[in-house]
Amino acid sequence: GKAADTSDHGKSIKPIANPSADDASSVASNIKYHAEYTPTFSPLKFDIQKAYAATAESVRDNLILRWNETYKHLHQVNPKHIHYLSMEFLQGRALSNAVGNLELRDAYGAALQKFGYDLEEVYEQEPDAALGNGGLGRLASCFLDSLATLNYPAWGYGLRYKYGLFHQTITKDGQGEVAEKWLELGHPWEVVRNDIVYPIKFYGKTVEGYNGKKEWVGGEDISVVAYDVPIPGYQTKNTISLRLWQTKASAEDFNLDAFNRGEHEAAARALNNAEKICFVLYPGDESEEGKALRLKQQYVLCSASLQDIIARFKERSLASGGKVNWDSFPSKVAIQMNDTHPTLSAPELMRILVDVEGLSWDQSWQITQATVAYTNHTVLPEALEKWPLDIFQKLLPRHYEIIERIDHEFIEQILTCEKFAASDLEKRVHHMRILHNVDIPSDLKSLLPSAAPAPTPAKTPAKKGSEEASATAPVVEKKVEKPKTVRMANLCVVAAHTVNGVAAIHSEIVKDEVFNDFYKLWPHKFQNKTNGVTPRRWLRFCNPELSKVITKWLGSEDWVLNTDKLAGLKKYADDKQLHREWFQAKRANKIKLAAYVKEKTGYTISPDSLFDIQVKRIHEYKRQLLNILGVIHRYKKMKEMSAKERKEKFVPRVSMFGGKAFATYMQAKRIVKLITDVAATVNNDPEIGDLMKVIFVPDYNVSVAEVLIPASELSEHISTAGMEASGTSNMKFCMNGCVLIGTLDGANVEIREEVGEENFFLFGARADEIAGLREERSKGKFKPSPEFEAVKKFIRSGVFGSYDYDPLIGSLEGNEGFGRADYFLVGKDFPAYIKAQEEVDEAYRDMDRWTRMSIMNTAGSPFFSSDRTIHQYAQDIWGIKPHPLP
Ligand code: GPQ
Repeated sequence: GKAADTSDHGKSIKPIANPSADDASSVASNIKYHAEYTPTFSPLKFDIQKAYAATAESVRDNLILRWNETYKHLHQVNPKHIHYLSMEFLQGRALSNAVGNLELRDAYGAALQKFGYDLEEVYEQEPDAALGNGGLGRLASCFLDSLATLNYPAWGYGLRYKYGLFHQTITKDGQGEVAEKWLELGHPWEVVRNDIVYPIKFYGKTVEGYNGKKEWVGGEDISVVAYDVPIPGYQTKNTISLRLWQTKASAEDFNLDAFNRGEHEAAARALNNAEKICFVLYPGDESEEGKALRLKQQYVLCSASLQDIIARFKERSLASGGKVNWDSFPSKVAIQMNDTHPTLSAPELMRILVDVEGLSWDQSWQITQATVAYTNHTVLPEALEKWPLDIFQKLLPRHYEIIERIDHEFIEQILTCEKFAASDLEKRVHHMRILHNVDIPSDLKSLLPSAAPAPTPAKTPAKKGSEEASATAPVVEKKVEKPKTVRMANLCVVAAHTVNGVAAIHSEIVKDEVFNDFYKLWPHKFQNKTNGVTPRRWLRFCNPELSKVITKWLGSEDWVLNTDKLAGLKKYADDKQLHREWFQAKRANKIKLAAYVKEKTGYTISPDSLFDIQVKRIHEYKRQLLNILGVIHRYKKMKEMSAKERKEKFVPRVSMFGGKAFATYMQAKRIVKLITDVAATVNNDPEIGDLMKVIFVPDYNVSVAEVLIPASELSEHISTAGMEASGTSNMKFCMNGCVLIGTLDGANVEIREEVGEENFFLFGARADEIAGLREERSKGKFKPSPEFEAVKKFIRSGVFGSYDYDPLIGSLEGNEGFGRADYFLVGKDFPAYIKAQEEVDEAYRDMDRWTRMSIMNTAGSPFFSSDRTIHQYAQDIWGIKPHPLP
């Protein structure tokens, strides 16, 4: 960092509302003021870290003015608010986003110049706020950006994890994980609200008072405190809050006597117990996370948020009418549960209404159902949360009772529902009820169709399609205890007024498969809300080069707020001048990425190559393995050709990968290892040169995505059809003029419709064929192509090193011990994938054709703005209206 003089901080120390570049001097004094008067670093030096901190504090001043005004305005008008509850928010960097949304780039750029600093370099000092794993968490953050921008009354609610998603290291041994200390140098973007503190209880028991009211007593008591993060809108003063809860112990919980006796650890036990709840974000991306601590985290989020929401509802009711009308609660409060992680919101709302506020069960249940809605983000059965009943009951005894009653009433509803045939009623109850493998309550047994003649079980003939039908074994077998669990997804669907999927095809699968029984019972509950991404962060700010071209050709920058305008590019899709500018913008981004790759991996890549990128969490269903096998196939073909032949057949290409593997997901880690091994061989092969490079970009996160996406030309979204709920990076790539290669899965289906099928490389089996193909495969009827067999053999021959790839390759073959035989159908789709990649080469050779495809992708992307998604949620699910500041 360069040194700069801060000795004279000038007169103006107040934030300047909407400063322009002309105000560079006043902005500079404001930055200096913060360097001196809100110090988080020592005096004398003004290095770049300190410049970042002071700049962030200065921008925050601007935000706080708007933030407080927004709060005041919404408090007075008291409209209905959406409360978006999520265990994950993948915010990324805040400074660049705030400067962008407030349109302060010129003012802050010029001010920092005065100290000899470049704004971009200052931006890069900020660590990502990585309080999420992947798509689900980033979606929540895009939603907040759109909610603020569109002036909707909204709160985000989450947890303030001390350590965010781990950093990924890549070594010869593959992926390593390192703790992510995002708060270590201080976080200027949060404000602790020391007055917003709530008690949280765990364990204990319930007691019944003389009035019949239940009370939850004893157990462990901790508290939470609110940390608020401002969320600025774009071209609006509206600034909403992301409220993150931090657990803490009360002062009395520090045992001074014990400490004085020298029992230091015992003295701090209660303190640690409380604080450790917020230590880590569970890296549980679509995997089962069986830790009791995770359940505690979920309860903290739900209880704190509900207490907060109810306190505000009461306060505002009293201020406006003098009386709390509980029936109006759903007309003031909407709660969205981001997946099943915040399901406890429903029983927690019930507990507060019934036990604390003294409402009747029925009234409380009506209010709860009218308030909460649930978004499903996956069809993978292992990701639908189930809690062991004993753990749940011990930790949350009162909630267990509440769920028991909800379950009881729901079973009764199923048993008396005319929509279901009597013949399989019992199976349906078993399948749909919330408590799993728990006896049907005795008072409901008379409602079972089998109850009427009451024959002894031994003599009952097995009913077709029922559980018993398959139970040919003797009574002894039946006694094997199945694990009793609480099924959170079932509770969500029962409690919520609306259940939505995140892409058209996914929402159909939700109705037809995942929750089909529920769909038959309540068809009106089910909706689709195709995901979206914010065009501010994901086009305007991350890709200024292309944005400039777009603005020039559309004649205005209003596409940033109204993405529909992007469709206006279509009419210039063949304009040679636009082609030149479009190509130059992409090239500038590719040069930047090449420098980044060099810095992070040491490999040199040429910006003249086709940049082919697949970035997302490493998961078998996302099929990074298919991609790398395709790369290996290509390499092998090249090696078999003469130099001349291979130049003719292939266009130079860089295949880039990025993404983190869940720390204990071995198969995913082997995929990372294979990619890096292939890279080491191919990149050092003098015969191949620039014709092919393979790059694994380490530690993929939001900020890395902001460098990769604008530079990408081909973008891979190649999951087994039916398995990717939506995908959202596909939308970001599309916006940035990348052509997609993909299967008919998730939002790919809609992207292809919007951009036109001639601008999308489609391949592979369709969702409705998958079950049949797996069946065929398991019967040994599938014959893999010779190319596929050859690629596996090539890896096994040791070309890429001596690492034991048998467990990975074996999974494609169904070897004994390696689980489900090519469950993700890599072998089945391989030939079609190779063919699609050959079409890519052909298209890329014709730069006019390729540039046209690229333009058509940006022009076809308007639908995938999260502004559109949020308007739809607001209308169809939440019932909220925009309230811009006057
Ligand atoms: N998703 Cl269930 C996650 O990122 N984490 C999860 O735990 C679950 C889903 C993703 C999903 O895989 C993508 O297809 C979606 O685009 C994304 O959620 C947002 O809906």
